[in-house]
Amino acid sequence: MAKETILVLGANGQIGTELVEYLRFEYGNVNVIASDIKAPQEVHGPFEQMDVLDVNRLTELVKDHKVTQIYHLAAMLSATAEQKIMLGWELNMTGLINVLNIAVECKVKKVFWPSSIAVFGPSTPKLNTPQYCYTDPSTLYGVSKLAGEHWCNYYFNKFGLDVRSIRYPGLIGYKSVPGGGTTDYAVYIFHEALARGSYDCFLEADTMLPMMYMEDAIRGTVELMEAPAEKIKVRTSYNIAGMSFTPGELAIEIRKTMPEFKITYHPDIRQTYADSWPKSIDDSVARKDWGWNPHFNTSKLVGEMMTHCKDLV
Ligand code: AKB
Repeated sequence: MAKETILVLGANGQIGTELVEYLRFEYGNVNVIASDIKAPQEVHGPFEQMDVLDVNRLTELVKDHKVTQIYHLAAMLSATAEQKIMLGWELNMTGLINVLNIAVECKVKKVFWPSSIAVFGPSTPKLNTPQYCYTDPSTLYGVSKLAGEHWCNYYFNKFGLDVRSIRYPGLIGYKSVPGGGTTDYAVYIFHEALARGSYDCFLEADTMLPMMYMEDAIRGTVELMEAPAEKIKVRTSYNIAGMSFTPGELAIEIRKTMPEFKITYHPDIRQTYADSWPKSIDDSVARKDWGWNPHFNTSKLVGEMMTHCKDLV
C-alpha cells in the first residue's frame, strides 16, 4: 500500500472522534493528522489547531505534511445553522471551497466530504427516498449540503479531483456526543435513560427518520474512500441507509432492557426540520457501485448503546 498522509478536519466532532481512531489503527498514528478549531481533551497523535476558513494556514499544513487525503468534516449542523444562518453558510460552504481549491493546488489524491439526508425536502418522496429525485431542502444546513454536493461534482468534472461523499442519516454512537443537530435525540436518549431513567424528547413520538450506528458509518466512509476510483459513479453524494425508527419505537426497544424507562414529548422547532426529511432511504446505488452493506439494525444498536453508555454514567 502506498504511504498515505491523511488530514482530518473537524476531528473533535461526532464523526471525527471515531474516524481518527479508526484511520490511525489502519494507517498508523503518525500518518493521520487530526485538526480542529478547538484543542482536544486528550491527544493520541499528531494534532493541529486550525480554522478551516484560514486558507493560508490550511495550505501550509497540506504542503508541509505532504497530505495525500483530506477528510473535511468541519460543519455546522441543522439546528445550529438555522440560528446562525450566515455563519453556517460561511463555515459549511467557504470551508468546503477552501478544501477543494487547496486539494487541487496541492495535488491531494482524495477528498471526503459528508453530505446529509437534509438535502431532501418536502417534495422528496419520503419512503425509500431514491438516489436521484427532487431535492428542495428547507433548512440552511440542507441548502449548504446540496450546494456542496454540486461543488464536489463540479471539481471532479472540471479538475479531475477525486472527491467522494456520503449523505449521512442521523448518526448514533457512544464515543462522542453530537451538537446542534435534529437527529441528536437518538444519542441523548441513551445517556438520559441511563442517568435518569427518563427522557424528554424534542420530536413527536411518531417522527420516523433514517439513522445509522457510528461503527457502520465509519466503516462505510473508509470503504468508500478505499474503493477503486472507477467504481465511484456518483460524484455528488451517495445515499446510504442503516435503519429507520421513531422516538416511540426507540423507547420500546430501550424498555426491553430497562422496563422502567419513561419518555415524554415536547416538540420544538426541530420537529419542522425532521418533518421535511425522508423516513427511509434507498441505498441500492451505493450497494451496487462500491459494495455498501450495513451491519447494525435497531435492536443491535440499542444493545450496543445501552452497554457502552452504561460505562460512561
Ligand atoms: C442533523 O440532524 O442536523 C444531522 C444530519 C441529519 O445531517 N445529524
